[in-house]
Amino acid sequence: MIRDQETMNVLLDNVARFVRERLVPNEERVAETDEIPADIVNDMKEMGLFGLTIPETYGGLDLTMEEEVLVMFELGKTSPAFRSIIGTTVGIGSQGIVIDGTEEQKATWLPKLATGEVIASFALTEPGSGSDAASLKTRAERRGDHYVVNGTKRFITNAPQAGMFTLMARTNPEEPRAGGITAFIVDAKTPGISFGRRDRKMGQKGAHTCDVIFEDVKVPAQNIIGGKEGVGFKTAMKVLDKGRIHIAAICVAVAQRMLDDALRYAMEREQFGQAIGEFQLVQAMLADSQAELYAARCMVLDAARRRDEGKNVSTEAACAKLFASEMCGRVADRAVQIFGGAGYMAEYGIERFYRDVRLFRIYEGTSQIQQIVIARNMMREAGGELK
Ligand code: COS
Repeated sequence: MIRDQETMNVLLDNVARFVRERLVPNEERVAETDEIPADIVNDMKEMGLFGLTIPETYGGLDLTMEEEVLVMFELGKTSPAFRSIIGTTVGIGSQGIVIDGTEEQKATWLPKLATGEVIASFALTEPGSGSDAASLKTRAERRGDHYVVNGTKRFITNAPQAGMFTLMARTNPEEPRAGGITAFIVDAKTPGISFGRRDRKMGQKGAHTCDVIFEDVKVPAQNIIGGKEGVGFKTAMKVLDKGRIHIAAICVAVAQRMLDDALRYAMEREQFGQAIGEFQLVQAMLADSQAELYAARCMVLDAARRRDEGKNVSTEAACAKLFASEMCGRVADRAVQIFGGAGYMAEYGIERFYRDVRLFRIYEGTSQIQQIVIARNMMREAGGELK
């Protein structure tokens, strides 16, 4: 749903210009230094990018899902690390509070998240619990008016910069699966929280992940998201349903960028006396990429619109994430192929995207997890109708 087309067009133009003029020229620098320059982060704050999805009452832009994916179609046309610095705050780090938080929790945290004063981070994954998120072991033990948290979270995006965590921990050890999990808001400055060293990754330099270690961390009971024990896994899954549409939109955007670069190269680069784009085998790679990109874009928009209509989009979000991330990998591979030898060389940039986009098929649920979600939902729905 687009609330006001004119306002939307202004926002999209601003983001597109920001990407073209500020982010693209800094891609190499970010890859070399593994840091997003502070002045760029400040520009993002001023543009309101940290508050895209926060309700207006709390200082954000309150974008609908359709509006959000349209913005991501633009913001994603550059190194994914730029999106990542705002990604956990507009996405998985904050949405637990937006979707299930109490009024008091919203009033305390959302205004600071909307301005970018506080970076939010989502702490679900653990050393022993990745795809099987419901098996997590981090323990939150009730002691009077607070909980004591012990455990380790792994590969946590933006943890080194985070001011708060949406933390999933087990409050009921008798219940070893989803029902024993509770979601908390944890101030990153709370004593007992420490960080592992920054992970060395295949790509996405400038986006930082690390372990977060909780040792006897005292978290007030009032920080339980929504105030209810045992429903934290459901909060996490609702957050991920939305996050998966967001990531699928980023896949579309990065694929578009790679395809634009590959098309330009194919029209400029000459071999055998003509532009390589004149060769039908190169055209096939361009055309397949364009067709798949179009399909992914349609899926993302459809899933976003359905979510705006208040529908359950667990299946559509998983379909969009599965297809768009796999599509993005194929487009990256073809783009490198079209660039030929230059595609393998760092100075042409395309090999960096090839490494960057590999993560899309893994985080916020691997492709195999998306397949499981889709197939299970299909069987559940079919079973319901048959009964
Ligand atoms: N929205 C709301 N509730 C949901 C939900 C959703 N999208 N998906 C599941 N739930 C609920 C279920 O209804 C169930 O509740 P009830 O017991 O009351 O029926 C509960 O959550 C447990 O669900 P389920 O039994 O399906 O859990 P499983 O452990 O079998 O598997 C998967 C869940 C595999 C789908 C989940 O663990 C998953 O998504 N894993 C990937 C994790 C991930 O994306 N990690 C990335 C880290 S963040 S970058």
